This record gives sequence, C-alpha cells and structure tokens, in this order.
Amino acid sequence: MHPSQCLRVSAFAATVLASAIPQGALEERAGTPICPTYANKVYTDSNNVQYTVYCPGFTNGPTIATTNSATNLAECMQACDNQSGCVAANFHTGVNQCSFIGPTVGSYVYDSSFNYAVKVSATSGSGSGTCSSVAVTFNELVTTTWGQSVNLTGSISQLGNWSPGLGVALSANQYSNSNPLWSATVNLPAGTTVQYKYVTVAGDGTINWEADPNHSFVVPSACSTTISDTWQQLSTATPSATKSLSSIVSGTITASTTSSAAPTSTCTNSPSSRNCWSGGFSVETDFDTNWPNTGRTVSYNFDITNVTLAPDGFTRPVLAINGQYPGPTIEANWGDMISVTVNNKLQNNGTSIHWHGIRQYHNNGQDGVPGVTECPLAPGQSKTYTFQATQYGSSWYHSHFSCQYGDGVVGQIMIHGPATANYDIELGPLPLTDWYYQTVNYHASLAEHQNALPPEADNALINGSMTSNSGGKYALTPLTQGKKHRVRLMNTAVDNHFVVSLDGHQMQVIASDFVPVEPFMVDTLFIGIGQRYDVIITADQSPGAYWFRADIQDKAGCGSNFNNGNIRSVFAYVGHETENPISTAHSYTQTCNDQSGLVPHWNSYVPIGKTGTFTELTTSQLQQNENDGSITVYWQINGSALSIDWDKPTLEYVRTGSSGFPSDSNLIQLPNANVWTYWVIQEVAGNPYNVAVPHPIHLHGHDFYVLGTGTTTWTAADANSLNYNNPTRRDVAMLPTNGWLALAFQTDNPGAWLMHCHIAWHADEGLAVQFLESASQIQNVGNIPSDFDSQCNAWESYYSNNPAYLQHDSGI
Ligand SMILES: [Cu+2]
Repeated sequence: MHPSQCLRVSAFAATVLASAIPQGALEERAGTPICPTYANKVYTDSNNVQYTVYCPGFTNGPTIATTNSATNLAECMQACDNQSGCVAANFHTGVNQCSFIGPTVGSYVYDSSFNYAVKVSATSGSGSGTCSSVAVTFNELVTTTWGQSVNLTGSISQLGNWSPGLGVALSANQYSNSNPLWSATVNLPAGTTVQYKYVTVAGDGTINWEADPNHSFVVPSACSTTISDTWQQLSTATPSATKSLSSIVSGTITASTTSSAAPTSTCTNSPSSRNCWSGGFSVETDFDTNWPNTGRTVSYNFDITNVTLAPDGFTRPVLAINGQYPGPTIEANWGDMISVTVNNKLQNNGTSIHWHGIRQYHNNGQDGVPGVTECPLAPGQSKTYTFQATQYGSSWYHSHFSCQYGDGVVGQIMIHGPATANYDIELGPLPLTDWYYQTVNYHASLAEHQNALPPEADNALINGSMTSNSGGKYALTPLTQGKKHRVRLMNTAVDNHFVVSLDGHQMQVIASDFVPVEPFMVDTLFIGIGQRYDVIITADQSPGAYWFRADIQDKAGCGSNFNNGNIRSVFAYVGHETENPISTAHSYTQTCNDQSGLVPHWNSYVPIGKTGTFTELTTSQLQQNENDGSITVYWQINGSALSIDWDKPTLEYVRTGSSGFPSDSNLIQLPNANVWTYWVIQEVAGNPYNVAVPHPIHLHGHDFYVLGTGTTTWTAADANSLNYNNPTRRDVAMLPTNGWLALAFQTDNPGAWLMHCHIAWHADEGLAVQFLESASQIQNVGNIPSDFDSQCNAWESYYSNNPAYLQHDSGI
C-alpha cells in the first residue's frame, strides 16, 4: 500500500508533459520501396537522373545542405537533382531528413537509420563506368555443415575491423552440396586496400578462421566487381583440426587462447597496444551494436548491513556493503556477464541497486530503480541482478532508494577493455564523494521543508578516506617513476561537484563516462555528480609525494563543504610514500561547467534536429505552503515533480497492459522505435523564488549526445547552431545555471528509463522524468525478471506493517 499520509499527495496540478516525438516514415515511392528493392542497383528518379542506391547506411562526404521537405529517399534524390553541387543524397528514415552530399561522395558508413543514393554521374574520373563507391560482391566456396554460417571480416570498417563473426554475414541462398557458394555485396570506396578473411560460425558459437595469409585486393573504380575465393584450409595434414578463437565463445579473454589460425591482424591488449582487445575487438568496435560474448560470469554477493564507520576519523552510522565503505569494486572484462546477489540485511530500510551508466540493453528489468523497474527490496529479502558488460570503462553502482546511497550503499565498477591511449599500470577506481556527519536521509528530510540553502557537507572522501578534526588519513596512490598510470575518477557525491588536479602533473583524459575519447591533456578536470573520467598520469616529475586535490566548486555555485580547500589525497612515487607533500596547486577558475573538448573516438553522426523536433523540459523550484504552516520544496519538470509508488512500479503497468499512469509519474511515452529524439532542458524561474543552480542530468538506458548548452533562454533558432557532428556522448551532463542543455538519443532500447538530476536533494524533490520507450516491446525484450511479483509482494507485506520510514519524497 502506498501511504496516504505521504507528503507528496498532489494538491497541485501537474502539467502533462509534451511529447513531440517525430513520426517514423516508411521509405517508399509509388508503392515500391526503394529500399531494399533497389539496394546496390541503379534507380532512375522522376527527373531521369540515375542513382545507385545503398540500404542501409549513409555516405560520409561533406554535407552541403539539408532539407526537411523530403519524406522518402526518392524525394530526397529529386531534391538533390535541384541542388547545385549535390552528388549524393543521405536520407534519415526516422526523422525524414534529407542531406545533400558534395563535392566528394565520401564512403559508406553502416547506419540502420539511413539509406542513401549516389548519382551515377558522380564519378571519380572523367570516363564512363567509374564510381567512387563500388559494390563489391564476395563469393566464397566453402563446404559447411548444418548449422554453420559464414562471415567475412577484414581490415576496414566496412568489414568490421577484424571483428570475427560480426563483420558481414554471407548469404547461403545459392548453397547446395555441389555448389557450396556463399556471397555478400559490400559497398567500398574505390582505391581502398583491403585485407580480409572468411570465418565459419558454428551453431554453438565456435568460430573457425581461414588459414593465413589474408586475402587482399585493391577496390577498383568500376561501379561493381566480383571476387571469388575458396576456403583456405588450415592444414591438409590435420583436416579435423577446427581451431577456434575460444575467447569469443568461452571463459577467457586472453591472447594465449587464440590459436595459430587466428589472423595476423588480430592484436591483443598490452601496455603498447591498449587500442586492441582480443578476438578482433578493439577500441574501433562500435560498442552500440557489437561486443564480445565471453561466456564468463563474474559473481558478487552483497550483504547490506547497519554498521558504524569512521572513514575520516568521525564515527557515524553507515549502510555498508559487506561491512565496507565504499562498497566492493565490481571488476569484469568487456562482454562478461555480471551477477550480483543483494541481501538486504538492513534493520529499517528497503533498498535497490542501480548500475549507473550500464546500458542494460534489452534488460530494463535489471536497472534497479524502485517504483520504475522494481519494487524495493524489503529487509530480509535477497535478489540477484544479472546483466552484461556491453560497454567498457569505469562507473559506479548505488542504491536508487531515495537518497540512500549517501549513507553508504555505493561502490565502483571497472570493466576492462581497450583504450584510446597506452598505459603501463592500472591503478583502478578513485571515487570522490561529499560526506555528512548526520545521515543523508536526515538532511534530505530537512531540505524538503525549509527555505534555506542545501545542507553543507561536513567533509569529502577520496577513495573512502580523508582527514578531519577527529583523525582520519589521506588516501595514498603509488606512482612508479617513468610509468604511465591509469586512474578511474568518479564523482559519487550527493551534492558536491569537484575540480580535481594533481600538483606538478597533467592528466591525459581517455574516456568520459563509458565513452572512449580522443586523448587530450588537462591540468584540472571538472567532474559533475555521476560523471567519470579515465585519465593517464605519467610519473615524469622529480620523485616525491604530490597532492591530489578535489575542490568543491562553491564559488561557482555547485555545492558547499565545510572542509573545502583541504580535500586531498597523496600521490607518491615509490620510495616516497611517507613524505608529506609540499607541492603547489595548479591555478584555475572555479566552474560548474562540463569539461570541453570531449571528442568520442567512435565517430557518431546525429541527424540534424528539425525545427520543432526539440521537446522542451523546464526545471524549476516550487516552495509550496502547506495547511499546517510548513512548506514543501519541489523540483519540477514542466510544472510536475516526480513521485513514484514503490509498490506499483512502471513495469507493473507495462506487465498488465495498463496505461493509467498518474500525472506525477512524469511519464513520457516514446512509442516509436529506432528514431532520434531531441530534448532541451531549460532552467526557468521558480515559485516564489528564482533558485538558479546547475543540475547534473543523468539518463538511464542510454548514452545521450550533448548537442550544446547555453546560458540564456533557448530559442528555436538555437537548433541550427548545435553540434551534430560527432558530439560529446556520455550519460551525465551539466545543465548550466539559468541555461539550457540540448540532448539527443535514439530509441533503441525498450524500457522505462529515468532521466533525473543527480543532486540527491533534487532527485528526492522530484527533478526527474521517465521515458517509457517502445512500451509494446518491453515484455519481449525488456527482460522483466521472474521474481518481479514476489519481490513486490514481499515489499507490500513489509511496508504495510508499520515500517520505520515512510516515503517522504519522490522515492528515487
Ligand atoms: Cu539538480
């Protein structure tokens, strides 16, 4: 039962959230779909202009103009006819956007949201019959057994960059015992030098490679060409030796498990080749669609208990995991399954664990948000979360049961994978958090009912440690002279934002959240709540001990801390661990703005948002006068503060086919799959006060693309000045004070996904929406766990029997 005495019973009207989601459009003309009917064929449009059609994908030549008037590829071609300099037309099927390419055609890029067409006259030479994009048909003679399939992989992106089994699937439609022919057609840029191999994939996932050497050829300029190959036997002496890359199908991801039959171009991860991983996976892999399936599961058991701890010397109650704060680091390899059994042994609290930044692809039921994807886990109950590490890098996990993580239910996640720069030594996570001597639950309850500044933190912890008047110690991180060290910085705070720096050293940034970026150097780095940065620190200074500093950006308006200025840890060269640093800080100006210059290594193109495709979500504070003379503070989105029911999660509505969502569930339906959605989050004046502060906005179930920010009021014209060309991509971004934040993401993951401010007070007070994405598909692919019901029953039984704490906030 939801408590009727809950303070959040809505006496105020909630505005229904707008949901201006672009409609998907089937690409067709006169009843004949251009795609796939004309795929790799010549199509003559109504202006008698001939185009070679490619489906799906786009060509990455320079865009000279765009139009939103075309509703299909055929109309896009016609528009290209009328555009001076247009040599090819990219058409985005989700948002009906037509882009004109010129003066060079560019090369093929796979993207399921696009189709494109290249003018036959768009030649690389003056003679007829030459093309810049060539349809290459690969024919492979290989005898397969029942259940086997054949794939093609090679040295270029169009062939998967040596991703075995996941490059290009060959078709067996010409297959017979007497003519075992497999084939596929791939569009490749003329003149490209290509190395490639065929692999067979058995039903159990075993992958067999052809013997060396690799096939190779240079793509000619004829508009189409055919290559015929015959399977290269591993060895005639041992015909039964089916060597496999076991790293793809079973327990390990080490180089030693690759057989001699592996292609020479497969590289493995080492201090001098961090861009590689194994089995053909690397930092070049599109991790949205492609990841290893290691067959390995890493398992953890979490006992959450009431303890007292003194991480900075001051003793206070902590809700600890396995008796420790912060909790254990979850460590896995890219592609591993992660299984965590959570045993709620707390005296008086429900709980739930959210795996921050984990995409939970087709796995919404494991996202760990009470009232959204599950009922809270009642005291005495256990639950096992299971999910795959489809991404790699650094993150954290935390309770999503109100602001509970500030009292201890928090820990680190480290997923080993490739990287964009080399390093020698893995130092692991370095979490940063604010720290309060009273419980966070106590502070949150106060914050909800007073017209006052948010609670000031008493201290902050670096790697779970700090000094204070009560004792404590600085965390120590060892450096080895001359070596490069990888450090995984993460802000796990409730309210404080940090700028970090290491005296005398620079940091090389290689990842923002779970996204590898082009490496760049910084002296100081702003880390918003929930954000992570993987950095490489080279120990190239005089051997000694140096201060690592984490400054709260109080002058810039994002958090306050009693111990600000003294929040430090020690980085010491080996042999200097006992020295007290006397180093000097880097100078900088306080800021609440995100680090700039974050260029994702995996280049992504976001289709330009049409005028009107951006949905505005305003944030504002409401201080509501109650009948008893008290006030209640809300943070609203479009005039509505989120409040969820712990005992009736959103997935319960989905399971039962109910659409009667309460207005304060702040639910935004995204019914169309595989479309781009565009959002502007705008801070507006509050009531009765204009409380203007920055907010770290976090999205579950996706990375979002940060198209731009502004410090004034968003206008429709701002859509034209955003960055759609490989924009910053991550899962937390800062909304500037009194400003706006423009985001885009693709509806490729059915589920109920929260987007919220990661300041715990603000999330408590309602600053959140839920995206209900492809609701009709959730029961098929969202993986609602079988214990969903029993967990809810246990919770209702617990909560209806005089629990110590009632919901006093949004619940998340
Ligand atoms: Cu906020």
